[in-house]
Amino acid sequence: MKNTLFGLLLALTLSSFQTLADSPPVTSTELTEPAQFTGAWYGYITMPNTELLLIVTLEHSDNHWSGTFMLPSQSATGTPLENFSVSDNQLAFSTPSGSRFEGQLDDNQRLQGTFTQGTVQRAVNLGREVIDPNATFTLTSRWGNIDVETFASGLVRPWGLDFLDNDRILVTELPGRLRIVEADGSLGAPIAGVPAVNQINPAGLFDVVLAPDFATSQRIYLSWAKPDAAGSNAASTSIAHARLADGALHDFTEIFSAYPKVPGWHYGGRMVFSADGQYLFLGLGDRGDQLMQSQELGSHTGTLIRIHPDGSVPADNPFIHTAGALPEIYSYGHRNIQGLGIQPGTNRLWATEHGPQGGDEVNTPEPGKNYGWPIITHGEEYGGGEIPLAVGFKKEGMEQPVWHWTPSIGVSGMTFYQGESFPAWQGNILAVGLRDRNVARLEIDGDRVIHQENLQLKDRIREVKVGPDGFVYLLTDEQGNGKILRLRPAQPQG
Ligand SMILES: [Ca+2]
Repeated sequence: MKNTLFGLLLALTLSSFQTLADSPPVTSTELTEPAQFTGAWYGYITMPNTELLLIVTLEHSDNHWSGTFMLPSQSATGTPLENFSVSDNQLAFSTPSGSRFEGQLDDNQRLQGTFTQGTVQRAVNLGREVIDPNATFTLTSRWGNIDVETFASGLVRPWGLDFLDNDRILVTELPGRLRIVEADGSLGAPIAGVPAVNQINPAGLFDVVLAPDFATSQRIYLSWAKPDAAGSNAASTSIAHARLADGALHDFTEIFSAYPKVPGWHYGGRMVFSADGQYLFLGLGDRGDQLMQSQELGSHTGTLIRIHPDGSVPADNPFIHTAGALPEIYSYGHRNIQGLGIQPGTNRLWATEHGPQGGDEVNTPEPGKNYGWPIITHGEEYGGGEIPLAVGFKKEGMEQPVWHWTPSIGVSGMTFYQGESFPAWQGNILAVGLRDRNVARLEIDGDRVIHQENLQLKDRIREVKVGPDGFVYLLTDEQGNGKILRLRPAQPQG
């Protein structure tokens, strides 16, 4: 059932890219007031795990109807509607992919009806009010209601963030910009000195983290998809540090560049410092079509790397004395690490890893260990079927994930909650989903996940961090209106 409904969503999305076939003749009676249906209509379409904002725009001219619908988070332009059937208070139309809306005007001038694709039907309730996509909304949770505020908006695919101080945030945008977001949520101008990025597949500027000694050094670390040469499709994930002063980067110094540079995708890109600040971890990916490279120690593909803040290799890295192995590798057999967090108390590293279809993982990477990709996985190929190289869920010498999501939530960033705003969440993992548009709150006992709570949002969520104020900050993965959302305990109704 869930797959079918997801299919509906997919069809809605994919239909945005279909060309409009010749529309069959419009059936339309003579209307006394065609104006009652013209203009824009707004509403949410309710899906099992989420609600999506739907905007339908209808026009009437020469006794013909035309229109578009759009999902603002996924498409900047609307998809043409066709097959209109209109009477005095009834309206029906189809999408190019065959979904059909049938509804009527109610006494409050709301367009109420059903949206049908195949055997799936969902209620749709469209009103005239403009829905503000940045409006605060409240979600319920086990520990009370949470206000979801838009702290900042207008970003393009924000990917990573860190807190400059109690008021300001440094945020990356995937196309290759770094900005300071002020305390009031306003966006600063792009910071000069950011390197050129490979934007294919999609890649670009990934993470930003402050150096542990930022207060004195003003040093920040960036990870990005570094092209092999100008105009080349080949690239790899790289790290540089630079000094941030006067709105620009100075003393830009590359300290790591993954080997080899190839075309492809799954760059990883997430960074975190160890609790003592002596080590910098970077999660990498399998580069999409280089799967078996995740099992090879002669490339950085599909590994987690550990270096010192100056880029030098720690003397106790696990493969430093292994012939043919790259010395920066800390663990391997990873598909695409997207989140890294240091557990308060234990100072242990945890990682979220984007799976295939199913098999999103949480791991606790340990030195020298093999996390199995692509030999073992709990997932399957996109579209179904076994991973060609996989032997199943388990194999001797390969680590099991601490937790996995099957089906996938489309896991991206993660962090551990520490703060005073949500006292019941101390030490919990907050892991975010692109596909499921959620925050998964995981309660931990030792190295086991003992409870999960789903906090349902409306946007694809790329990254999560806890602010100095104890509120939870999220980045939404949107092209047109990428946001920094802020979760805080709901204010009592006045
Ligand atoms: Ca694994």
